[in-house]
Amino acid sequence: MSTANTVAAAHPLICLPTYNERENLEAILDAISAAQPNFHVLVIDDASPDGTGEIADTRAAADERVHVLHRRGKEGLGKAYLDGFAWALASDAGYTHVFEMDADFSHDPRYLDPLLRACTEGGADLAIGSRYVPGGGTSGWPWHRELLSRGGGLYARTLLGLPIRDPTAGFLCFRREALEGLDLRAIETRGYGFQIELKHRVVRAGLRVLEVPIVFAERERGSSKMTGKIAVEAVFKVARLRLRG
Ligand SMILES: Nc1nc2c(ncn2[C@@H]2O[C@H](COP(=O)(O)OP(=O)(O)O)[C@@H](O)[C@H]2O)c(=O)[nH]1
Ligand SMILES: [Mg+2]
Repeated sequence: MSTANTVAAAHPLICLPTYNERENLEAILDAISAAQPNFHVLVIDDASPDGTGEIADTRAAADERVHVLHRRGKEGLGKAYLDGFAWALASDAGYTHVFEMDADFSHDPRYLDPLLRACTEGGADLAIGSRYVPGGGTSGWPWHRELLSRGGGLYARTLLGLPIRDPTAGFLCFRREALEGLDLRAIETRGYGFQIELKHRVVRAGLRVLEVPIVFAERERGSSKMTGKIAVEAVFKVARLRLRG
């Protein structure tokens, strides 16, 4: 299997989870294709009531780079990504890199290139689009979202000893072999705490992590699926991961 040490040899797949993103999906697929014409995208839709899944099907029928994974219902971001990763690794296409990315334009497609390069040229197993390294940041976020993000990151970093500035980040690029080496089935967290548990496992597996600065922009269309329940789950899961050592 190719180790894809160059950008030219890379065959990346973007996992793009969606729940009620009909106002964003077509535009983000266009923006991704404009930025990276060779990348494939897997839309992972949790039976969105607003018809996002049908929009994805229409796009997939017209574009061989677009794929759709329909899930039966909303089970949280973590479960959606785990299904997406399994799909990516089982595919005959032989994807060399697997991305995580939001569908709401918070993650600008212009960062796809530096994230991929951190893996192909920088030697990273996992490249993280990071808000909290020099050059990174957030734009348009209310103070309480920033507080939640920074506080959550600090909590996870301290409790788990993660050498990562932005442990809750969700714009990632994995080298295929790194993803294959993780015991993904053991991951329990359903909501956004998933991002923390995933990085915890990456660090414990001794993989190489690089943080690439990104400016995270608040969504302009549609609404956030972040809830208090999701935040509380993350707090407890991180504590449990710590207790298990
Ligand atoms: N498939 C799936 N996608 C989800 C779920 N929850 C959130 N998403 C998607 O994950 C991405 C990030 O979610 P968002 O609500 O924007 O979170 P925020 O940016 O933290 O406010 C978006 O593309 C959402 O549509 C879920 O339960 N299932
Ligand atoms: Mg968002």
